[in-house]
Amino acid sequence: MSTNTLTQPKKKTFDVEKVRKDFPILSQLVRGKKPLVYLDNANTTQKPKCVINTLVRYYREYNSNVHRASHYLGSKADHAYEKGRHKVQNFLKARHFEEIIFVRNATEGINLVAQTWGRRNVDKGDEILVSAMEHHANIVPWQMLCEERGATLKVIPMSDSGELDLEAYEKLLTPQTRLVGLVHMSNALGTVNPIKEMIATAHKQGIPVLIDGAQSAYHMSIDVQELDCDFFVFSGHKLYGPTGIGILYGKRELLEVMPPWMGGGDMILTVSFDKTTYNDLPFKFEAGTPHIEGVIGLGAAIDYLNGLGMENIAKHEAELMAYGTEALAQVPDLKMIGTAKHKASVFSFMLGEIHPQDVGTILDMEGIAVRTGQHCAHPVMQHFGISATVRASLACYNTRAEIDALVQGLHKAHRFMG
Ligand code: 7TS
Repeated sequence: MSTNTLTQPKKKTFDVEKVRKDFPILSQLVRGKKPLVYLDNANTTQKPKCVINTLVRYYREYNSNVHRASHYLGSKADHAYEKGRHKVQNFLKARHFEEIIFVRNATEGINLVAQTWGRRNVDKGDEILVSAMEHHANIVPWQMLCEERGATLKVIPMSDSGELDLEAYEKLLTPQTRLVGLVHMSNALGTVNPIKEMIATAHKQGIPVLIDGAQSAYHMSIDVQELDCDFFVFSGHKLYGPTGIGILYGKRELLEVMPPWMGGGDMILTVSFDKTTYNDLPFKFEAGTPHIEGVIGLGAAIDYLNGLGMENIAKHEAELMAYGTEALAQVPDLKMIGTAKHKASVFSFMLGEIHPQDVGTILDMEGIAVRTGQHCAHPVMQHFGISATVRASLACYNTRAEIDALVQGLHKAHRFMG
């Protein structure tokens, strides 16, 4: 054997059965009968043992407040908490650790930008541009801002396959446009938008771009420097981490000049009744006791994903997507909503005239968890002239056998109700 072979780095392999063993919740029988088939991942993902154990260890061994307790437990908690920030920084490939702001979820991240950056930079007659496939979290905060400031919300149209009209996008960028808010991957359609190109187009006119990465961050690797986005948000609970923790990434030069949002402890340097001076980044935006175990647990989730490799996850899910797209096409009367060329990990569909909620109930009887409804994307439903869809969404632990179970469940629903 040559020494060269010995020094070759070991290539990571992806073994889905091994991955499944990391998720205790997956091995249960639904109502004691049917194996759980969890296909509601766009809603929230399940948690690996390492995340659960990290949360338990925090409470058993070093629970303490952060940035203020100068004792043994406090310094342990401080260390683990700030290590979590560095893990997020590396995960997003951000240049500076202070560009990572802890918030509750993606929704809060967008609201923070709308309420701070927005109030400073948006005035009467200005425009905010979002796309036709946004989640409500990237519509309503901008609508609220526009109403307050006398600005207008404009919308990039999409085609019936669920792809954004890039020509229309260019035309909608005007000297009045103050910010573009774009979903990276649609939760209702699965479309993956060409955000890198779209960001570059906006930047040609000096317009900043906020990316809603709630759906993309757990399916593909993200590089905020390469994308050159100005803001990027995601939620920990979709990234195999705990609920209640989310991330706002912002370019340092933008965050530095933004006023704080919430006032209170930790976000200040000095306070008197005459004047308060604010803390440096990132603490300026983190008032009050933060979600300490959320940050530490999210760090454990990021370690876990790095161990699997985001490229391996993306490849595994792409294979499942191809398999599922073909298998679902065989189900009579199934109409896929969202057929974009670049699409990931979401099957959103109608089954003939059967109400999506009825389909969901029948699938649930088979132990299959999907989401039915409007997926917090009313404008998407309005575009397609429908009231709801059935949505099956994938994560790293899903298998072909689970897609087969979904297909069988849909055949059953079609026989019962069709
Ligand atoms: N943006 C997108 C694209 C989303 O899919 C979601 C949540 C959010 C923002 C908001 O995330 P949160 O963690 O702040 O609530 N989407 C979904 C979904 O598709 N099903 O349940 C929640």
